Amino acid sequence: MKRLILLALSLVMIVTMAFAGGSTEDDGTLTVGFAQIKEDSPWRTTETNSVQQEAERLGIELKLSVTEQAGQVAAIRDFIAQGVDGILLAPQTRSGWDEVLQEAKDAGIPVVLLDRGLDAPEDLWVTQISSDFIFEGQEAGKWVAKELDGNGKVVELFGDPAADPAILRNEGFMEIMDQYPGIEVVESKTGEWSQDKGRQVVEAWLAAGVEFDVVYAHNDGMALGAIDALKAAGMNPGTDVKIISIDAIKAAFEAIDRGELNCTVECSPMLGPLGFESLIKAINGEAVDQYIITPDGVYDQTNYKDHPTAGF
Ligand code: GYE
Repeated sequence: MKRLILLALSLVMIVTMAFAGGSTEDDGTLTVGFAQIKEDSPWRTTETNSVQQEAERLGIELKLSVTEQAGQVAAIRDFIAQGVDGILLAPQTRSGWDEVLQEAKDAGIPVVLLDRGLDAPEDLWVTQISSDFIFEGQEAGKWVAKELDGNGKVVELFGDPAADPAILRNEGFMEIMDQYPGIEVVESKTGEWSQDKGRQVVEAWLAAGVEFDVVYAHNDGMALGAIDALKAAGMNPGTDVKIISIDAIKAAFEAIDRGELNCTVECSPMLGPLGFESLIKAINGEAVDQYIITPDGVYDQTNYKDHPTAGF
């Protein structure tokens, strides 16, 4: 009897130790890798903060990587090797993802796309959480058509030409422009999403004698660069030349307040909460919609004070 009790006790101890041992390796804390894009834009920093804050709130261990596309692929491979529970990916460009996403799938690690789309088959990623970029381009186009009363010249500061939001913001905008034969898009060039590059492009147009009534920039950063260039040339941005952009960052609201920016179409970077909600569902084997679209408003001098946070 004594021996039996001893045996039972040691069995209990072995089982307890096994569980305790297991818990140091896997205490239920989720580990998530976030492959973020390295980019000179306050919008992106705000998005990174949103993801970090939500990870902290949920007690998730976050592995953050901030690189350009090739580095993003390497980061995902690294996350897979480390055995993360899930991956958040903001894909810099549309193409080049099939192989690495297949590797994540083979490893049973769900991937949620944050803020941009890509070209890989839908079964390789869980969901895309982003704005509707065609809608944003259309809203910008409608604002320009109204402002110009159907007649005038526009220059377009393009984002990265290989990036999903830039391609679609151009597409939506041109759809509306096509309805107004009196409006001409006289130049379209990339400012690489950056304030400094945007400034350089507009400076070059001005130096070449290009004339325009409106600058349409695919993000606020490039619009702020356009404002810098126009001011340096002795012009009054917001008055001599109208400026419209996309994102609704805080600096854009300040520029609207100064009368230098005319309009910004919202594009929320606060994607952390939705990102983790979707990823956790996927990790638990629950279904998630393939596309989750966040709603956007349009803010100009008439209503910018209505924005709940005065920009992101
Ligand atoms: O509008 C821009 C950033 O992918 C929606 O990327 C995002 C865009 C955003 O560089 O500022």
